[in-house]
Amino acid sequence: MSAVVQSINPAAEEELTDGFHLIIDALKLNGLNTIYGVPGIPITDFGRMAQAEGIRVLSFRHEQAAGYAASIAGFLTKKPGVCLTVSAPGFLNGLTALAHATTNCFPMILISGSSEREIVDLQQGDYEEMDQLAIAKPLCKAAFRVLHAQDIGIGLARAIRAAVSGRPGGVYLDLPAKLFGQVMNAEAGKKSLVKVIDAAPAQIPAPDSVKRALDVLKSAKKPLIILGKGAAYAQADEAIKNFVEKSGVPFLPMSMGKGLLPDTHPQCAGAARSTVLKDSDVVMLIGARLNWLLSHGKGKTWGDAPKKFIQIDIEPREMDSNVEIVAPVVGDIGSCVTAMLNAMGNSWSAPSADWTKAVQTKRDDNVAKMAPKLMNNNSPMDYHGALGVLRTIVKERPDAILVNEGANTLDLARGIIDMYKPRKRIDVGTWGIMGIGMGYCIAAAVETGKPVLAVEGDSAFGFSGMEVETICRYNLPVCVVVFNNDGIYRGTDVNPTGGADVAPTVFVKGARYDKMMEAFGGVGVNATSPDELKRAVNAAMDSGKPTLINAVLDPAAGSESGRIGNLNPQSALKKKK
Ligand code: ADP
Ligand code: TPW
Ligand code: MG
Repeated sequence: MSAVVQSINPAAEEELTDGFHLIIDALKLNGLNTIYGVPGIPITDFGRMAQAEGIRVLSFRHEQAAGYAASIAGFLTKKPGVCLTVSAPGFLNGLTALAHATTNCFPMILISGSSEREIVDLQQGDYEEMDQLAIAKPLCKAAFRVLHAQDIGIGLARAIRAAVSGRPGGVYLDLPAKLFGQVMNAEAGKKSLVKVIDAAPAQIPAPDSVKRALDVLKSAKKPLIILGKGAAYAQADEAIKNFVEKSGVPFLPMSMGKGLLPDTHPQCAGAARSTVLKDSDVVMLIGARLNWLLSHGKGKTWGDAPKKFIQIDIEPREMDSNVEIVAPVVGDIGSCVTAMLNAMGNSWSAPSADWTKAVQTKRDDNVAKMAPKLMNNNSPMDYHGALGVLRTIVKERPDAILVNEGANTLDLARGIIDMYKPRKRIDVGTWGIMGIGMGYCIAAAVETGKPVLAVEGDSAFGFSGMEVETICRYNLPVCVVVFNNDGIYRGTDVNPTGGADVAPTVFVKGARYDKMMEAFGGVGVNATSPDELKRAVNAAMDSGKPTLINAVLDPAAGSESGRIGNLNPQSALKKKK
Protein backbone atom coordinates (compact mmCIF):
# COMPACT_ATOMS: atom_id res chain seq x y z
CA MET A 1 0.00 0.00 0.00
CA SER A 2 1.64 3.15 -1.12
CA ALA A 3 -0.16 5.30 1.39
CA VAL A 4 1.34 3.55 4.35
CA VAL A 5 4.53 4.79 5.94
CA GLN A 6 6.30 3.31 8.91
CA SER A 7 4.41 4.01 12.07
CA ILE A 8 6.18 6.59 14.16
CA ASN A 9 4.42 5.34 17.22
CA PRO A 10 4.68 1.56 17.29
CA ALA A 11 3.03 1.37 20.69
CA ALA A 12 -0.16 2.79 19.26
CA GLU A 13 0.12 0.42 16.28
CA GLU A 14 -1.37 3.08 14.14
CA GLU A 15 -0.66 2.99 10.45
CA LEU A 16 0.26 6.44 9.22
CA THR A 17 0.55 8.22 5.95
CA ASP A 18 1.86 11.65 5.06
CA GLY A 19 1.42 14.51 2.61
CA PHE A 20 3.93 13.08 0.14
CA HIS A 21 2.06 9.80 -0.15
CA LEU A 22 -1.39 11.31 -0.11
CA ILE A 23 -0.55 13.52 -3.09
CA ILE A 24 0.90 10.58 -4.97
CA ASP A 25 -2.09 8.38 -4.16
CA ALA A 26 -4.53 11.12 -5.13
CA LEU A 27 -2.82 11.59 -8.51
CA LYS A 28 -2.78 7.86 -9.19
CA LEU A 29 -6.37 7.40 -8.10
CA ASN A 30 -7.33 9.90 -10.79
CA GLY A 31 -5.23 8.36 -13.50
CA LEU A 32 -2.66 11.14 -13.50
CA ASN A 33 0.36 8.93 -14.01
CA THR A 34 2.86 11.31 -15.56
CA ILE A 35 4.54 14.35 -14.05
CA TYR A 36 6.59 16.87 -16.03
CA GLY A 37 8.85 19.05 -13.92
CA VAL A 38 12.15 20.13 -12.41
CA PRO A 39 13.19 18.95 -8.92
CA GLY A 40 14.50 20.98 -5.97
CA ILE A 41 13.42 22.02 -2.46
CA PRO A 42 10.71 21.16 -1.40
CA ILE A 43 9.77 18.64 -4.07
CA THR A 44 12.93 16.57 -4.63
CA ASP A 45 11.84 13.71 -2.42
CA PHE A 46 8.34 13.96 -3.76
CA GLY A 47 9.62 13.22 -7.27
CA ARG A 48 11.63 10.27 -6.01
CA MET A 49 8.68 8.83 -4.09
CA ALA A 50 6.34 9.38 -7.03
CA GLN A 51 8.72 7.46 -9.28
CA ALA A 52 8.99 4.71 -6.67
CA GLU A 53 5.21 4.47 -6.66
CA GLY A 54 5.04 4.00 -10.42
CA ILE A 55 4.32 7.51 -11.61
CA ARG A 56 6.37 8.49 -14.65
CA VAL A 57 8.42 11.48 -13.53
CA LEU A 58 10.04 13.32 -16.42
CA SER A 59 12.70 15.79 -15.37
CA PHE A 60 13.35 18.76 -17.63
CA ARG A 61 16.11 21.32 -17.85
CA HIS A 62 13.74 24.27 -17.47
CA GLU A 63 10.25 24.49 -15.97
CA GLN A 64 8.83 26.36 -18.92
CA ALA A 65 9.46 23.43 -21.23
CA ALA A 66 8.06 21.04 -18.63
CA GLY A 67 4.98 23.25 -18.40
CA TYR A 68 4.49 23.33 -22.15
CA ALA A 69 4.81 19.55 -22.13
CA ALA A 70 2.07 19.30 -19.49
CA SER A 71 -0.16 21.71 -21.40
CA ILE A 72 -0.02 19.74 -24.62
CA ALA A 73 -0.38 16.46 -22.73
CA GLY A 74 -3.70 17.94 -21.61
CA PHE A 75 -4.69 18.77 -25.17
CA LEU A 76 -3.76 15.31 -26.45
CA THR A 77 -5.40 13.27 -23.68
CA LYS A 78 -8.29 15.38 -22.30
CA LYS A 79 -6.79 14.78 -18.85
CA PRO A 80 -4.97 17.60 -17.08
CA GLY A 81 -1.24 17.53 -17.77
CA VAL A 82 0.68 17.86 -14.52
CA CYS A 83 3.71 20.10 -14.10
CA LEU A 84 5.66 20.14 -10.86
CA THR A 85 8.00 22.95 -9.86
CA VAL A 86 9.87 24.37 -6.90
CA SER A 87 8.89 27.67 -5.33
CA ALA A 88 9.29 31.26 -6.58
CA PRO A 89 11.66 31.10 -9.60
CA GLY A 90 10.65 27.56 -10.60
CA PHE A 91 7.01 28.49 -10.15
CA LEU A 92 7.40 31.62 -12.29
CA ASN A 93 9.16 29.62 -15.01
CA GLY A 94 6.23 27.22 -15.05
CA LEU A 95 3.65 29.99 -14.90
CA THR A 96 4.19 31.07 -18.51
CA ALA A 97 3.10 27.63 -19.58
CA LEU A 98 0.11 27.69 -17.23
CA ALA A 99 -1.04 30.97 -18.74
CA HIS A 100 -0.47 29.50 -22.20
CA ALA A 101 -2.60 26.46 -21.29
CA THR A 102 -5.39 28.75 -20.08
CA THR A 103 -5.25 30.91 -23.20
CA ASN A 104 -5.35 27.85 -25.44
CA CYS A 105 -8.08 26.07 -23.44
CA PHE A 106 -5.84 23.12 -22.55
CA PRO A 107 -6.35 21.39 -19.20
CA MET A 108 -3.25 21.54 -17.04
CA ILE A 109 -2.37 21.58 -13.36
CA LEU A 110 0.74 23.40 -12.20
CA ILE A 111 1.73 22.08 -8.79
CA SER A 112 4.37 24.15 -7.04
CA GLY A 113 5.95 23.75 -3.69
CA SER A 114 5.86 26.98 -1.75
CA SER A 115 7.33 28.47 1.38
CA GLU A 116 5.47 28.79 4.63
CA ARG A 117 2.41 31.03 4.79
CA GLU A 118 3.36 32.48 8.15
CA ILE A 119 6.64 33.82 6.76
CA VAL A 120 5.36 34.73 3.28
CA ASP A 121 2.46 36.72 4.65
CA LEU A 122 4.69 38.72 6.98
CA GLN A 123 7.27 39.03 4.19
CA GLN A 124 10.03 37.81 6.46
CA GLY A 125 12.28 36.60 3.68
CA ASP A 126 11.83 32.84 3.55
CA TYR A 127 13.83 30.66 1.15
CA GLU A 128 12.34 31.38 -2.29
CA GLU A 129 9.57 33.40 -0.71
CA MET A 130 6.69 34.47 -2.91
CA ASP A 131 2.92 34.79 -2.63
CA GLN A 132 2.52 32.32 -5.47
CA LEU A 133 -1.22 31.81 -5.14
CA ALA A 134 -1.92 35.51 -5.61
CA ILE A 135 0.41 35.75 -8.57
CA ALA A 136 -1.02 32.68 -10.29
CA LYS A 137 -4.67 33.66 -9.87
CA PRO A 138 -5.10 36.17 -12.69
CA LEU A 139 -3.23 33.92 -15.11
CA CYS A 140 -5.19 30.73 -14.75
CA LYS A 141 -8.70 29.38 -14.56
CA ALA A 142 -8.54 28.55 -10.85
CA ALA A 143 -5.95 28.51 -8.07
CA PHE A 144 -6.05 26.52 -4.84
CA ARG A 145 -3.83 26.02 -1.81
CA VAL A 146 -3.85 22.97 0.43
CA LEU A 147 -2.73 23.53 4.01
CA HIS A 148 -3.75 20.27 5.65
CA ALA A 149 -2.99 16.71 4.64
CA GLN A 150 -6.63 15.72 5.05
CA ASP A 151 -7.56 18.25 2.33
CA ILE A 152 -5.21 16.88 -0.33
CA GLY A 153 -7.89 14.66 -1.86
CA ILE A 154 -10.41 17.47 -2.14
CA GLY A 155 -7.76 19.90 -3.32
CA LEU A 156 -6.73 17.70 -6.22
CA ALA A 157 -10.35 16.90 -7.09
CA ARG A 158 -11.11 20.61 -7.31
CA ALA A 159 -8.05 21.15 -9.46
CA ILE A 160 -9.02 18.36 -11.86
CA ARG A 161 -12.61 19.52 -12.21
CA ALA A 162 -11.58 23.12 -12.74
CA ALA A 163 -9.06 22.11 -15.41
CA VAL A 164 -11.24 19.85 -17.56
CA SER A 165 -14.86 20.86 -17.06
CA GLY A 166 -16.49 23.53 -19.21
CA ARG A 167 -13.84 25.41 -21.16
CA PRO A 168 -10.63 23.64 -20.21
CA GLY A 169 -7.74 25.63 -18.80
CA GLY A 170 -4.82 25.89 -16.43
CA VAL A 171 -5.14 25.39 -12.67
CA TYR A 172 -2.59 26.25 -10.02
CA LEU A 173 -2.22 24.07 -6.95
CA ASP A 174 -0.08 25.54 -4.18
CA LEU A 175 1.50 23.05 -1.80
CA PRO A 176 3.49 24.60 1.06
CA ALA A 177 6.59 22.63 2.09
CA LYS A 178 5.18 21.71 5.48
CA LEU A 179 2.23 19.90 3.91
CA PHE A 180 4.42 17.17 2.45
CA GLY A 181 5.61 16.01 5.84
CA GLN A 182 2.28 16.23 7.64
CA VAL A 183 1.27 12.88 9.06
CA MET A 184 -2.18 11.41 9.50
CA ASN A 185 -3.87 8.09 10.07
CA ALA A 186 -3.48 5.97 6.96
CA GLU A 187 -7.05 4.75 6.87
CA ALA A 188 -8.46 8.25 7.33
CA GLY A 189 -6.03 9.46 4.69
CA LYS A 190 -7.24 6.87 2.22
CA LYS A 191 -10.83 7.84 2.89
CA SER A 192 -10.03 11.49 2.33
CA LEU A 193 -9.01 10.91 -1.28
CA VAL A 194 -11.51 11.62 -4.04
CA LYS A 195 -11.80 9.78 -7.32
CA VAL A 196 -13.35 12.36 -9.57
CA ILE A 197 -16.42 10.95 -11.30
CA ASP A 198 -17.29 12.33 -14.72
CA ALA A 199 -14.83 15.22 -14.54
CA ALA A 200 -16.09 16.87 -17.74
CA PRO A 201 -19.78 16.02 -17.89
CA ALA A 202 -21.48 16.15 -21.28
CA GLN A 203 -23.09 19.53 -21.85
CA ILE A 204 -26.10 18.95 -24.06
CA PRO A 205 -27.13 21.88 -26.23
CA ALA A 206 -30.66 23.27 -26.02
CA PRO A 207 -32.79 21.72 -28.83
CA ASP A 208 -33.96 25.22 -29.86
CA SER A 209 -30.39 26.34 -30.41
CA VAL A 210 -29.70 23.31 -32.57
CA LYS A 211 -32.77 23.96 -34.71
CA ARG A 212 -31.89 27.65 -35.05
CA ALA A 213 -28.37 26.78 -36.17
CA LEU A 214 -29.61 24.29 -38.75
CA ASP A 215 -32.14 26.78 -40.09
CA VAL A 216 -29.39 29.36 -40.60
CA LEU A 217 -27.10 26.79 -42.21
CA LYS A 218 -29.90 25.64 -44.50
CA SER A 219 -30.58 29.21 -45.60
CA ALA A 220 -26.98 29.69 -46.75
CA LYS A 221 -25.96 29.97 -50.37
CA LYS A 222 -22.24 29.90 -49.59
CA PRO A 223 -21.76 28.17 -46.25
CA LEU A 224 -18.43 27.46 -44.59
CA ILE A 225 -17.47 25.37 -41.56
CA ILE A 226 -14.38 26.35 -39.55
CA LEU A 227 -12.84 23.62 -37.39
CA GLY A 228 -10.68 24.88 -34.53
CA LYS A 229 -8.47 23.21 -31.99
CA GLY A 230 -11.43 22.91 -29.61
CA ALA A 231 -12.93 20.48 -32.13
CA ALA A 232 -9.69 18.51 -32.14
CA TYR A 233 -9.55 18.53 -28.35
CA ALA A 234 -13.13 17.26 -28.05
CA GLN A 235 -12.22 13.84 -29.53
CA ALA A 236 -15.56 13.71 -31.31
CA ASP A 237 -13.82 12.80 -34.54
CA GLU A 238 -16.47 10.52 -36.04
CA ALA A 239 -19.37 12.84 -35.28
CA ILE A 240 -17.51 15.81 -36.79
CA LYS A 241 -16.57 13.87 -39.91
CA ASN A 242 -20.14 12.60 -40.36
CA PHE A 243 -21.60 16.05 -39.82
CA VAL A 244 -19.26 17.79 -42.25
CA GLU A 245 -19.73 15.12 -44.91
CA LYS A 246 -23.48 15.00 -44.54
CA SER A 247 -23.69 18.78 -44.72
CA GLY A 248 -21.61 18.92 -47.90
CA VAL A 249 -20.28 22.28 -46.67
CA PRO A 250 -16.66 23.26 -47.43
CA PHE A 251 -14.54 23.26 -44.27
CA LEU A 252 -11.52 25.29 -43.24
CA PRO A 253 -9.31 23.82 -40.54
CA MET A 254 -7.51 26.12 -38.13
CA SER A 255 -3.88 25.21 -37.54
CA MET A 256 -4.41 22.55 -34.89
CA GLY A 257 -7.77 21.55 -36.36
CA LYS A 258 -5.94 20.22 -39.40
CA GLY A 259 -6.37 16.49 -39.88
CA LEU A 260 -9.79 16.22 -38.19
CA LEU A 261 -10.74 15.48 -41.76
CA PRO A 262 -7.77 15.04 -44.10
CA ASP A 263 -6.47 18.20 -45.77
CA THR A 264 -6.89 16.27 -49.02
CA HIS A 265 -10.63 15.75 -48.40
CA PRO A 266 -12.77 16.98 -51.33
CA GLN A 267 -14.55 19.46 -49.03
CA CYS A 268 -11.34 20.91 -47.56
CA ALA A 269 -10.96 24.59 -48.34
CA GLY A 270 -7.56 24.99 -46.65
CA ALA A 271 -5.85 26.05 -49.86
CA ALA A 272 -8.70 28.44 -50.72
CA ARG A 273 -8.67 30.21 -47.35
CA SER A 274 -8.92 33.81 -48.48
CA THR A 275 -11.66 33.01 -50.98
CA VAL A 276 -13.91 31.18 -48.54
CA LEU A 277 -13.48 33.79 -45.82
CA LYS A 278 -14.34 36.58 -48.26
CA ASP A 279 -17.15 35.00 -50.22
CA SER A 280 -19.00 32.83 -47.70
CA ASP A 281 -22.37 34.04 -46.38
CA VAL A 282 -22.86 31.72 -43.40
CA VAL A 283 -19.93 30.61 -41.27
CA MET A 284 -20.23 27.88 -38.70
CA LEU A 285 -17.47 27.88 -36.09
CA ILE A 286 -16.82 24.59 -34.33
CA GLY A 287 -14.37 25.00 -31.43
CA ALA A 288 -12.70 28.07 -32.94
CA ARG A 289 -12.76 31.61 -31.58
CA LEU A 290 -13.17 34.70 -33.71
CA ASN A 291 -9.93 36.11 -32.33
CA TRP A 292 -6.97 37.66 -34.19
CA LEU A 293 -6.34 34.38 -36.00
CA LEU A 294 -9.65 34.94 -37.81
CA SER A 295 -9.28 38.72 -38.03
CA HIS A 296 -11.97 39.10 -35.36
CA GLY A 297 -14.66 38.12 -37.87
CA LYS A 298 -14.55 41.45 -39.68
CA GLY A 299 -12.56 43.71 -41.97
CA LYS A 300 -10.83 43.10 -45.28
CA THR A 301 -10.21 39.41 -44.70
CA TRP A 302 -13.95 38.80 -44.53
CA GLY A 303 -14.83 40.78 -47.65
CA ASP A 304 -18.04 42.64 -48.39
CA ALA A 305 -20.47 39.73 -48.46
CA PRO A 306 -22.72 39.97 -45.38
CA LYS A 307 -21.98 37.18 -42.92
CA LYS A 308 -24.02 35.21 -40.48
CA PHE A 309 -22.14 33.30 -37.81
CA ILE A 310 -23.15 30.07 -36.15
CA GLN A 311 -20.90 29.06 -33.27
CA ILE A 312 -20.56 25.83 -31.34
CA ASP A 313 -18.62 26.32 -28.13
CA ILE A 314 -18.71 25.10 -24.57
CA GLU A 315 -18.18 28.63 -23.23
CA PRO A 316 -21.39 30.68 -23.43
CA ARG A 317 -19.50 33.95 -22.99
CA GLU A 318 -17.53 33.31 -26.15
CA MET A 319 -20.65 34.19 -28.15
CA ASP A 320 -20.71 37.76 -29.53
CA SER A 321 -17.14 38.29 -28.34
CA ASN A 322 -16.18 40.02 -31.59
CA VAL A 323 -19.23 40.06 -33.85
CA GLU A 324 -22.84 39.04 -33.48
CA ILE A 325 -23.45 35.30 -33.42
CA VAL A 326 -26.90 34.69 -34.89
CA ALA A 327 -27.00 31.05 -33.85
CA PRO A 328 -25.08 30.21 -30.69
CA VAL A 329 -24.98 26.52 -29.79
CA VAL A 330 -23.58 26.07 -26.32
CA GLY A 331 -22.42 22.66 -25.22
CA ASP A 332 -19.61 20.21 -25.69
CA ILE A 333 -18.71 19.65 -29.32
CA GLY A 334 -19.47 15.93 -29.29
CA SER A 335 -22.99 16.53 -27.98
CA CYS A 336 -23.63 19.57 -30.19
CA VAL A 337 -22.43 18.06 -33.43
CA THR A 338 -24.28 14.82 -32.74
CA ALA A 339 -27.48 16.75 -32.01
CA MET A 340 -27.07 18.70 -35.25
CA LEU A 341 -26.42 15.53 -37.18
CA ASN A 342 -29.53 13.89 -35.75
CA ALA A 343 -31.69 16.94 -36.41
CA MET A 344 -30.58 17.18 -40.05
CA GLY A 345 -32.82 14.30 -41.02
CA ASN A 346 -32.56 12.48 -44.30
CA SER A 347 -33.61 15.25 -46.63
CA TRP A 348 -30.64 17.54 -46.09
CA SER A 349 -29.47 19.06 -49.33
CA ALA A 350 -25.88 19.98 -49.93
CA PRO A 351 -24.98 23.58 -50.84
CA SER A 352 -25.23 24.51 -54.50
CA ALA A 353 -22.57 23.13 -56.79
CA ASP A 354 -21.81 26.71 -57.90
CA TRP A 355 -20.30 27.37 -54.51
CA THR A 356 -18.62 24.04 -53.80
CA LYS A 357 -17.16 23.84 -57.32
CA ALA A 358 -15.88 27.42 -57.09
CA VAL A 359 -14.12 26.58 -53.83
CA GLN A 360 -12.66 23.38 -55.23
CA THR A 361 -11.42 25.11 -58.36
CA LYS A 362 -9.73 27.83 -56.36
CA ARG A 363 -8.16 25.25 -54.10
CA ASP A 364 -6.92 23.08 -56.95
CA ASP A 365 -5.48 26.13 -58.72
CA ASN A 366 -3.58 27.20 -55.64
CA VAL A 367 -2.30 23.68 -55.02
CA ALA A 368 -1.17 23.39 -58.64
CA LYS A 369 0.58 26.76 -58.47
CA MET A 370 2.50 25.67 -55.40
CA ALA A 371 3.48 22.20 -56.67
CA PRO A 372 6.55 23.05 -58.78
CA LYS A 373 8.04 25.21 -55.98
CA LEU A 374 7.86 22.23 -53.65
CA MET A 375 9.94 20.09 -55.97
CA ASN A 376 13.03 22.28 -56.19
CA ASN A 377 16.30 20.80 -54.99
CA ASN A 378 18.07 24.11 -54.32
CA SER A 379 21.10 24.24 -52.07
CA PRO A 380 21.05 26.12 -49.77
CA MET A 381 17.41 25.26 -49.42
CA ASP A 382 14.47 27.60 -49.56
CA TYR A 383 11.36 27.00 -47.44
CA HIS A 384 9.41 25.40 -50.27
CA GLY A 385 12.11 22.93 -51.24
CA ALA A 386 12.59 21.81 -47.64
CA LEU A 387 8.88 21.69 -46.87
CA GLY A 388 8.08 19.82 -50.09
CA VAL A 389 10.17 16.95 -48.77
CA LEU A 390 8.61 17.06 -45.30
CA ARG A 391 5.13 17.18 -46.83
CA THR A 392 5.75 13.85 -48.56
CA ILE A 393 7.23 12.31 -45.42
CA VAL A 394 4.15 13.26 -43.36
CA LYS A 395 1.90 11.87 -46.11
CA GLU A 396 3.76 8.58 -45.90
CA ARG A 397 3.74 8.61 -42.09
CA PRO A 398 0.34 10.04 -41.13
CA ASP A 399 0.57 8.73 -37.56
CA ALA A 400 3.58 10.86 -36.75
CA ILE A 401 2.98 13.97 -34.67
CA LEU A 402 4.13 17.24 -36.19
CA VAL A 403 5.40 19.95 -33.85
CA ASN A 404 5.85 23.34 -35.50
CA GLU A 405 7.10 26.76 -34.42
CA GLY A 406 8.86 29.74 -35.94
CA ALA A 407 7.65 32.55 -38.19
CA ASN A 408 8.19 31.65 -41.85
CA THR A 409 8.90 28.10 -40.70
CA LEU A 410 5.48 28.03 -39.04
CA ASP A 411 3.35 29.82 -41.59
CA LEU A 412 4.73 28.01 -44.59
CA ALA A 413 4.76 24.57 -42.95
CA ARG A 414 1.15 25.04 -41.87
CA GLY A 415 0.10 25.77 -45.42
CA ILE A 416 2.26 23.20 -47.17
CA ILE A 417 2.21 20.10 -44.97
CA ASP A 418 -1.11 18.28 -45.25
CA MET A 419 -2.38 16.47 -42.18
CA TYR A 420 -4.41 13.29 -42.37
CA LYS A 421 -5.45 12.44 -38.82
CA PRO A 422 -6.81 14.40 -35.84
CA ARG A 423 -4.50 15.91 -33.21
CA LYS A 424 -1.34 15.24 -35.20
CA ARG A 425 -0.36 18.89 -35.59
CA ILE A 426 0.60 20.84 -32.48
CA ASP A 427 2.05 24.31 -32.65
CA VAL A 428 2.43 27.82 -31.24
CA GLY A 429 -1.32 28.17 -30.61
CA THR A 430 -3.34 31.22 -29.69
CA TRP A 431 -0.41 33.36 -28.55
CA GLY A 432 1.93 32.43 -31.38
CA ILE A 433 4.40 31.57 -28.66
CA MET A 434 8.00 30.56 -29.32
CA GLY A 435 9.46 27.93 -27.01
CA ILE A 436 6.81 25.23 -27.05
CA GLY A 437 8.92 23.03 -29.34
CA MET A 438 10.92 20.56 -27.29
CA GLY A 439 8.36 20.35 -24.46
CA TYR A 440 5.68 19.48 -27.02
CA CYS A 441 7.96 16.88 -28.63
CA ILE A 442 8.60 15.19 -25.31
CA ALA A 443 4.95 15.10 -24.22
CA ALA A 444 3.75 14.02 -27.66
CA ALA A 445 6.17 11.08 -27.67
CA VAL A 446 5.42 10.16 -24.05
CA GLU A 447 1.64 10.47 -24.23
CA THR A 448 1.02 8.88 -27.63
CA GLY A 449 3.98 6.56 -28.17
CA LYS A 450 4.08 7.79 -31.77
CA PRO A 451 7.09 9.20 -33.59
CA VAL A 452 7.43 12.96 -33.50
CA LEU A 453 8.71 15.29 -36.21
CA ALA A 454 9.47 18.86 -35.15
CA VAL A 455 9.84 21.60 -37.74
CA GLU A 456 11.54 24.46 -35.95
CA GLY A 457 12.77 27.90 -36.91
CA ASP A 458 16.33 28.37 -35.64
CA SER A 459 15.14 31.14 -33.33
CA ALA A 460 12.12 29.16 -32.15
CA PHE A 461 14.28 26.13 -31.41
CA GLY A 462 16.64 28.19 -29.28
CA PHE A 463 13.93 28.91 -26.72
CA SER A 464 13.86 25.28 -25.57
CA GLY A 465 16.98 23.85 -27.25
CA MET A 466 18.56 22.53 -24.06
CA GLU A 467 15.74 20.01 -23.79
CA VAL A 468 17.44 17.93 -26.50
CA GLU A 469 19.31 16.47 -23.53
CA THR A 470 15.94 15.48 -22.05
CA ILE A 471 14.95 13.88 -25.36
CA CYS A 472 18.20 11.89 -25.38
CA ARG A 473 17.96 10.98 -21.71
CA TYR A 474 14.54 9.39 -22.18
CA ASN A 475 15.52 8.10 -25.63
CA LEU A 476 12.39 9.45 -27.28
CA PRO A 477 11.53 8.94 -30.97
CA VAL A 478 11.88 12.62 -31.82
CA CYS A 479 13.33 14.04 -35.03
CA VAL A 480 13.95 17.78 -34.84
CA VAL A 481 14.51 19.67 -38.07
CA VAL A 482 15.95 23.14 -37.48
CA PHE A 483 15.29 25.48 -40.39
CA ASN A 484 18.54 27.35 -40.06
CA ASN A 485 18.37 30.66 -41.92
CA ASP A 486 20.79 32.37 -39.51
CA GLY A 487 18.16 34.33 -37.69
CA ILE A 488 14.73 35.61 -36.86
CA TYR A 489 12.77 35.84 -40.16
CA ARG A 490 16.01 36.20 -42.15
CA GLY A 491 19.72 36.13 -41.51
CA THR A 492 20.63 39.04 -43.72
CA ASP A 493 19.93 42.15 -41.62
CA VAL A 494 22.87 44.45 -40.96
CA ASN A 495 23.62 46.92 -38.21
CA PRO A 496 22.88 50.30 -39.83
CA THR A 497 25.62 52.02 -37.81
CA GLY A 498 28.25 49.68 -39.16
CA GLY A 499 29.22 48.96 -35.53
CA ALA A 500 30.61 45.67 -34.25
CA ASP A 501 27.28 44.30 -33.02
CA VAL A 502 25.26 42.39 -35.57
CA ALA A 503 21.63 43.32 -36.24
CA PRO A 504 19.11 42.30 -33.52
CA THR A 505 17.52 39.62 -35.70
CA VAL A 506 20.59 37.67 -36.79
CA PHE A 507 22.50 34.78 -35.21
CA VAL A 508 25.93 33.21 -35.65
CA LYS A 509 26.28 32.35 -39.31
CA GLY A 510 26.68 28.73 -40.27
CA ALA A 511 25.70 27.49 -36.79
CA ARG A 512 25.57 23.70 -36.42
CA TYR A 513 22.57 22.87 -34.26
CA ASP A 514 23.06 19.18 -35.10
CA LYS A 515 26.10 19.14 -32.80
CA MET A 516 23.84 19.86 -29.85
CA MET A 517 22.09 16.54 -30.29
CA GLU A 518 25.40 14.74 -30.78
CA ALA A 519 26.64 16.19 -27.50
CA PHE A 520 24.10 14.03 -25.67
CA GLY A 521 24.45 10.86 -27.69
CA GLY A 522 21.72 11.51 -30.26
CA VAL A 523 22.13 11.62 -34.01
CA GLY A 524 23.09 14.92 -35.65
CA VAL A 525 22.91 15.57 -39.38
CA ASN A 526 23.81 18.64 -41.41
CA ALA A 527 21.51 18.74 -44.46
CA THR A 528 22.23 21.18 -47.26
CA SER A 529 19.69 20.06 -49.87
CA PRO A 530 16.14 18.69 -49.94
CA ASP A 531 17.52 15.27 -50.96
CA GLU A 532 19.81 15.16 -47.94
CA LEU A 533 17.00 16.35 -45.71
CA LYS A 534 14.69 13.64 -46.97
CA ARG A 535 17.23 10.89 -46.37
CA ALA A 536 18.02 12.14 -42.88
CA VAL A 537 14.39 12.50 -41.77
CA ASN A 538 13.40 9.10 -43.12
CA ALA A 539 16.38 7.48 -41.37
CA ALA A 540 15.42 9.19 -38.11
CA MET A 541 11.77 8.19 -38.37
CA ASP A 542 12.75 4.59 -39.17
CA SER A 543 15.26 4.31 -36.34
CA GLY A 544 13.25 6.20 -33.72
CA LYS A 545 16.57 7.58 -32.41
CA PRO A 546 16.70 11.15 -31.10
CA THR A 547 17.88 13.11 -34.12
CA LEU A 548 18.49 16.75 -34.91
CA ILE A 549 18.87 17.82 -38.51
CA ASN A 550 20.42 21.21 -39.17
CA ALA A 551 18.64 22.17 -42.40
CA VAL A 552 20.73 24.86 -44.08
CA LEU A 553 18.35 27.46 -45.49
CA ASP A 554 19.12 30.46 -47.62
CA PRO A 555 19.40 33.33 -45.08
CA ALA A 556 17.47 35.55 -47.49
CA ALA A 557 14.57 33.14 -47.99
CA GLY A 558 12.19 34.36 -45.29
CA SER A 559 10.04 37.44 -44.99
CA GLU A 560 9.56 39.76 -42.02
CA SER A 561 7.28 38.15 -39.40
CA GLY A 562 6.30 35.37 -41.82
CA ARG A 563 2.69 35.82 -42.84
CA ILE A 564 1.73 38.33 -40.13
CA GLY A 565 4.06 41.20 -40.94
CA ASN A 566 0.98 43.45 -41.19
CA LEU A 567 0.64 43.29 -37.39
CA ASN A 568 3.91 45.22 -36.92
CA PRO A 569 3.38 48.85 -35.89
CA GLN A 570 4.89 51.27 -38.40
CA SER A 571 6.88 54.35 -37.52
CA ALA A 572 5.40 57.44 -39.11
CA LEU A 573 8.90 58.90 -39.21
CA LYS A 574 10.28 55.95 -41.10
CA LYS A 575 7.50 56.29 -43.70
CA LYS A 576 8.24 60.01 -44.30
CA LYS A 577 11.89 59.35 -45.08
P1 ADP B 1 -8.34 27.89 -32.89
O1 ADP B 1 -7.14 28.61 -32.38
O2 ADP B 1 -8.04 26.57 -33.47
O3 ADP B 1 -9.19 28.75 -33.74
P2 ADP B 1 -9.46 28.44 -30.31
O4 ADP B 1 -8.47 28.06 -29.28
O5 ADP B 1 -9.57 29.88 -30.67
O6 ADP B 1 -9.25 27.53 -31.61
O7 ADP B 1 -10.91 27.98 -29.86
C1 ADP B 1 -11.14 26.79 -29.21
C2 ADP B 1 -12.52 26.88 -28.63
O8 ADP B 1 -12.99 25.57 -28.38
C3 ADP B 1 -12.62 27.65 -27.32
O9 ADP B 1 -13.52 28.71 -27.43
C4 ADP B 1 -13.11 26.61 -26.31
O10 ADP B 1 -14.03 27.14 -25.38
C5 ADP B 1 -13.76 25.60 -27.20
N1 ADP B 1 -13.76 24.24 -26.67
C6 ADP B 1 -12.72 23.55 -26.15
N2 ADP B 1 -13.11 22.31 -25.83
C7 ADP B 1 -14.40 22.20 -26.16
C8 ADP B 1 -15.36 21.16 -26.09
N3 ADP B 1 -15.06 19.95 -25.61
N4 ADP B 1 -16.62 21.42 -26.52
C9 ADP B 1 -16.93 22.65 -27.00
N5 ADP B 1 -16.07 23.65 -27.11
C10 ADP B 1 -14.82 23.44 -26.70
C1 TPW C 1 7.94 33.83 -26.34
C2 TPW C 1 8.44 36.83 -31.25
C3 TPW C 1 7.84 35.51 -33.32
S1 TPW C 1 8.50 34.47 -34.45
C4 TPW C 1 10.04 34.53 -33.77
C5 TPW C 1 10.03 35.37 -32.66
C6 TPW C 1 11.25 35.63 -31.84
C7 TPW C 1 11.18 33.75 -34.33
C8 TPW C 1 11.16 33.64 -35.83
O1 TPW C 1 12.38 33.14 -36.31
P1 TPW C 1 12.59 31.61 -36.60
O2 TPW C 1 11.68 31.41 -37.89
O3 TPW C 1 12.02 30.78 -35.53
O4 TPW C 1 14.01 31.42 -36.89
P2 TPW C 1 11.95 31.93 -39.38
O5 TPW C 1 11.75 30.73 -40.24
O6 TPW C 1 10.98 33.01 -39.73
O7 TPW C 1 13.36 32.43 -39.45
N1 TPW C 1 9.06 35.49 -27.77
C9 TPW C 1 8.05 34.61 -27.61
N2 TPW C 1 7.15 34.40 -28.58
C10 TPW C 1 7.22 35.12 -29.73
N3 TPW C 1 6.28 34.90 -30.63
C11 TPW C 1 8.29 36.02 -29.95
C12 TPW C 1 9.18 36.18 -28.92
C13 TPW C 1 8.76 35.92 -32.40
MG1 MG D 1 15.06 31.57 -38.63
